[in-house]
Amino acid sequence: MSAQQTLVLIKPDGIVKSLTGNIITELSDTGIIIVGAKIVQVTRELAEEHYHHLREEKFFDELIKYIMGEFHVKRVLALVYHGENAVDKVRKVIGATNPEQSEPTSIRGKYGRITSKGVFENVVHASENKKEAEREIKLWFRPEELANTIYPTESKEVAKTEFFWKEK
Ligand code: DAT
Ligand code: MG
Repeated sequence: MSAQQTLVLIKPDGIVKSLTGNIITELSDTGIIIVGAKIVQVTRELAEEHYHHLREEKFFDELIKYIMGEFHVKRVLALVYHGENAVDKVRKVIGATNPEQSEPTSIRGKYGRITSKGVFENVVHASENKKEAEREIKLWFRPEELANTIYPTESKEVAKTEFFWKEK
């Protein structure tokens, strides 16, 4: 089987609980590698697009606030992992969606909680399947931000404003 890529987000609760190191260590034990990494301040637009499949759910508004960092800190760490069977390997390490039902030794089982408002604060996101992984990676990253890509790319001429460090 050829290598897969998958999107992992260390969510705002994972950031404030200082779990970044633990999570990266557990994921590196699976033998897959990081090919993209950045801190993102999640906009409403990005949050709603990421979770578009849940827009009819009663917990949607709270979920959007949670991933935007309104309950913790306004940033997430976005990672792209690459390797054989990467999607399922990561899902297994992070555990089930509901932190009360996830395997106790999984990341969500160890560190997740359900708030009194019913939000699953489950510390980390990972793509559910290959199709979602492709959609999510393309939503969160541009091709040049990845050390290697498994999806075809193309170049286009664009006019744009770039920022530089100001010279003294
Ligand atoms: P996963 O994150 O395991 O892929 P999902 O895509 O179904 O799960 O849902 C995305 C997030 O929404 C999930 O991480 C936490 C929240 N969520 C899902 N189901 C929920 C529920 N029944 N009550 C509260 N939050 C929920
Ligand atoms: Mg999901």
